[in-house]
Amino acid sequence: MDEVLLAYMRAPRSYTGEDVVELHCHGSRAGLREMLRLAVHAGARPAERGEFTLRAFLAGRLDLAQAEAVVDAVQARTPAALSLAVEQLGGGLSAAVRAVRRELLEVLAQLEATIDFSEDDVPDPPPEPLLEQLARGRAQIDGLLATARAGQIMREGVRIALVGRPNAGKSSLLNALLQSERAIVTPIAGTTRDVIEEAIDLEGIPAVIADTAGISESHDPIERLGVARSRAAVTAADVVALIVDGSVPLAAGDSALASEVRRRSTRDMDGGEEAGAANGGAAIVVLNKSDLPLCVSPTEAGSLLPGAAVVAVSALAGSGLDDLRHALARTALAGQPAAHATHGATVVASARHRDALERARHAVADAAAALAERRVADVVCTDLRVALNALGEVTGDSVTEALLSEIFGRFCIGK
Ligand SMILES: Nc1nc2c(ncn2[C@@H]2O[C@H](COP(=O)(O)OP(=O)(O)OP(=O)(O)O)[C@@H](O)[C@H]2O)c(=O)[nH]1
Ligand SMILES: [Mg+2]
Repeated sequence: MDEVLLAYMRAPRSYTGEDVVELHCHGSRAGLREMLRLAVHAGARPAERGEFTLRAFLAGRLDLAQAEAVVDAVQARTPAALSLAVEQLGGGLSAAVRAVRRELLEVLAQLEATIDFSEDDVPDPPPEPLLEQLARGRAQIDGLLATARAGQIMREGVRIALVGRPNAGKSSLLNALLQSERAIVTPIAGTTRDVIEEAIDLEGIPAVIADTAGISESHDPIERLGVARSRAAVTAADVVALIVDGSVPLAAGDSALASEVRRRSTRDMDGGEEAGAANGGAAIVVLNKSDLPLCVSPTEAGSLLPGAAVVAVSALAGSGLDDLRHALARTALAGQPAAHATHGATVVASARHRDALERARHAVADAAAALAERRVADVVCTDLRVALNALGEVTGDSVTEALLSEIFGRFCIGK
């Protein structure tokens, strides 16, 4: 039916650690379907989602953090996100977590020795060296957690909404950033009626940028629907860019819109992380049309959103765009160093890992407090086991069946 390439990889030197045969065919739909039919007829069955990587994990070829990095590598949207995934695939994160585990295991072993031999009157090990070791472990966990915010942004990306009054130049700015005529631009106010979303690489951060309908009190039913969508985009965005037309004086509409954006920031802070946006209400002001004589000063524009960065650009001339990209990236990261700036460093990029590390940090703190108060060794050991288990969830040294099927269920078939 086809001429194919056949690769035979013998156990244990294959991805899964088992005997593996791969057939590479020409890739037409008809050919693939026929090949699958013949394979199934000969006794094969289709793989489950993530089954190959699950088998590799069960065979000890990869640990859990490495296995998860396979999906991240497949789904990476920017070179920087890919290099984070590849670093994790190489075992960087796992090695860092195992180093902490070793510290804690040593403390646990020493404390358990005192429990086992307590009847023989073995004196308690002096707590100071043990406390120091726990402090070291905790500092290592803190070091990892410090990378988590930026890591998650690099992995999951951010949503950016361009909002502003009609004709401020939002669509022109989207086109300038994409370097393509994606959105319709006209001198007529109310050109954009629907939200237009496109992916861009923002200094390594995978971002989705949304051009929205200009917000105004319109009587046109279509425009009103567009405005409702613009407001929804503001709510969903991690970063809002308020676009101001600098060639005309500020109008009531600019301040009304600014206060909507500000309301969103206070609401997000109240709601904490659950409010959706990864970065509570971050926003910048973009002073557009700076190729024309400006009627609005940067200070005046900045007073719309106190504390926000102000960038002067010209969507038409293409000036200030690097500054704009930089301001958006910095605002998205909220002062965190970009994960890829610390090249080759270990970065915590998934919420699952961050959650496990936070639980480990709490348990280590509890253990240290109990030890400092010279509580019975049993109490300290219990806290340490909680910490070890949490760390083991990252590497897969301690995981439940349910967690495994949840993680591998996110894979695509054939990975
Ligand atoms: N001189 C100058 N004109 C600009 C600039 N940016 C946009 N314009 C013009 O301003 C007008 C409106 O631009 P759009 O990009 O359609 O504005 P918009 O904010 O998307 O407008 P709506 O979709 O109606 O809300 C067009 O005539 C653009 O050519 C700029 O930087 N300088
Ligand atoms: Mg538009």
